[in-house]
Amino acid sequence: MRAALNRANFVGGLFSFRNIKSMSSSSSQNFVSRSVIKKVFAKLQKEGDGAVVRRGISRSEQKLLDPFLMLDEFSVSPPAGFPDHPHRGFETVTYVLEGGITHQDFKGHKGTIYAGDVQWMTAGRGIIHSEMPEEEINKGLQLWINLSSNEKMIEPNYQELSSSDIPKAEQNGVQVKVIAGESMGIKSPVYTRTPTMFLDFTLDPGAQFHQKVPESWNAFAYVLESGEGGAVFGSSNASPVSSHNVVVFEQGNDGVSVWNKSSSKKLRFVLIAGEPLGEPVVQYGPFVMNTQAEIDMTIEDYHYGKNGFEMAKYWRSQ
Ligand code: FJE
Ligand code: FE
Repeated sequence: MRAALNRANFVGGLFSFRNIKSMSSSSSQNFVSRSVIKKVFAKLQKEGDGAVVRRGISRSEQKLLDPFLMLDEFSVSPPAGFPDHPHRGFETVTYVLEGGITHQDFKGHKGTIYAGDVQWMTAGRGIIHSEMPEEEINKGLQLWINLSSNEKMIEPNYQELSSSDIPKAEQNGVQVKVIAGESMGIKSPVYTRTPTMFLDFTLDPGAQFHQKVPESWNAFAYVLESGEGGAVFGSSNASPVSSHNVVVFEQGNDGVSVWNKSSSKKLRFVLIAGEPLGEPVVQYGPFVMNTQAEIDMTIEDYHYGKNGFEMAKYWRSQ
């Protein structure tokens, strides 16, 4: 937390920067946008059983994007999928874009989420589950959000929202689905233990928008669809970003400005931001704790079926 605060103070301290940075306007108000500090192309990689994901955020971005641990854009067809595997110490957010994903866990929780639906799963002290595709083509995003040290061992919890539960708004050629947080004056019903904003934006050709983001939060965008040269972030003369790229924003300023410079195609991207935890992160695959000793304990708990993994020995998905 200390590093994050210092960084925010540092940016805030350079108050004269506000005057020379590019301004964007929205509803007759002026905003100063964060600039892009890093761009990451989400490369294809194998995960689960025969599944291929585009990993946009991985270990190399974890420091810059605390509290976020991973972002995968998945596209999976049966018989591939993500069979029985555990999680501890964080939350997974699954947002289906096409098709469906069926989830089963070791406590009997089961269900299928389809295009537009969200499953916000708090793994806490332990979940073992399978996540398998339902249709021929199944696409979406899975985001991993870290939990603070005092919430890593809480009871697992699910928040499931069908597409119709997700608040939507539109103004000046900009549509937003508010998966977490607030935009255009509307709020998501999701409770975020680690304060998080998760917005799905679609901009008509030529549209522009500014989204406010708290100064100390880390923020990034992931481009899902864009026309050639369409997706411009931070400053109206910045270089455009292609699909399947993560853009990481600096901290500070009022938020994030975006322009769809394409004259024919819509721009779709997600904007995700969160309050940094400022804690050490030790990750061993699907276990994320603060220290190596806690990881060793987790491997032992999983192996012997203790401290939340009691059903590990008996349960298999159907
Ligand atoms: C995982 C084994 C796994 N990206 N995107 C090991 F199966 C997984 C895993 C996933 C996943 C699931 C969905 Cl639905 C979408 C994903 C990885 O389940 F993360 C690890 N480490
Ligand atoms: Fe999982």
